[in-house]
Amino acid sequence: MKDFSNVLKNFGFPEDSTMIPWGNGHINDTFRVNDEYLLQRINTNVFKDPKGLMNNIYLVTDFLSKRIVAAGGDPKRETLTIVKTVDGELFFTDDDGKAYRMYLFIDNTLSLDKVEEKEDFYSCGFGFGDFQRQLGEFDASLLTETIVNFHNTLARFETFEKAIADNKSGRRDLVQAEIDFALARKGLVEDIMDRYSRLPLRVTHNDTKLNNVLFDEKTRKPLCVIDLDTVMPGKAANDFGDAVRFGASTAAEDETDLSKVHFDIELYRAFAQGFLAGCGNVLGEEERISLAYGCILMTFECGMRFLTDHLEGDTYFKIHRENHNLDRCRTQFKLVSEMEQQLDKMIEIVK
Ligand code: ADP
Ligand code: GN1
Ligand code: MG
Repeated sequence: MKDFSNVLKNFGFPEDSTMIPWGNGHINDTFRVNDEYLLQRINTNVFKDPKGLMNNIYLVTDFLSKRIVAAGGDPKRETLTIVKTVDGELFFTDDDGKAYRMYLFIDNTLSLDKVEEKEDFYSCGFGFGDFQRQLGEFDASLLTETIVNFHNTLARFETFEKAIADNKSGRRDLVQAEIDFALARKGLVEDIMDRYSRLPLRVTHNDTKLNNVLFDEKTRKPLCVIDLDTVMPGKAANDFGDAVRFGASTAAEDETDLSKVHFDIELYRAFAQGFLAGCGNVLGEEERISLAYGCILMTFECGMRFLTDHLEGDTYFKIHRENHNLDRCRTQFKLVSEMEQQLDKMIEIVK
């Protein structure tokens, strides 16, 4: 393992601190330090402006923390708390140009990689819906766009088409079926984005995976929304859809046996109930209908992003085996097919 002593020193930690690799995120490198802290090496290949990024997180957590205190809650457990460097900075950059940040570790919590009980997914929906409601009063103009066009699926489409043309990995001929599946859906993406253009911009999380909300271990209630790197103005349907993409699948995101991968509409229903309750039922009918479309859009987009990375030679998402991004792409496309067949029912549920 890399020598982190200089990093630790800059956060005021002794050299012999314990460091345990932590979590299953695809982007940052995460370590639990001395049980009570969490160190992250920010992925600056993905987040080019760590200063703007950390300023966003500071503003958002400061805003949430004040509201939590006013409501009589515990801000050290209900939102992320940044631990500053010894120089009072929000992050530390080492001699190699790598950026590190420290948070308080939120203990006695569960970070789920798979829905264990249907109620968990209701709770996940409530947590993300409530997060969006809380940020309803946050001034979005203060936020830097940490990844431009993050959920602009048409822009993602262009990147995908370039990756096909460039074929940097040399894998193009091996994934023609997946490429065809994606190309056939350009019109669908255009239609959904057109529908989106009539809907309000809100401050959204943009990366609403189940493991990005911590549950209280005892009560199994949603305690804290984490992974705030992509909090930016966005559409409610993207937060809804991205969570359903991950949590309403009967299998893991990287399952290789596709016969195990299904879209579970009852999990979708549970999430919808939680999300709408968490939002405070502020969404109008058009926006509620868009939630169903958001599931197809986000699942498709994510599958296309995995395929793009596979074609580009695995430079974005962390992989742990050969063809990992391709396996991930295949589960997403299977889910898209099943959602397409159940769209009417999905709309009926959110209506
Ligand atoms: P990534 O962007 O790589 O997904 P995350 O910020 O989501 O990184 O962190 C990875 C994992 O680490 C989370 O899914 C969660 O399990 C755990 N984690 C992150 N922040 C905290 C925290 N403050 N307290 C406890 N666990 C955390
Ligand atoms: C990444 O950071 P993590 O693992 O929570 C990615 C999401 C993808 C997701 C797919 C900043 O989320 O957009 O949907 O992987 N985050 C970023 O699992 O690109
Ligand atoms: Mg994460």
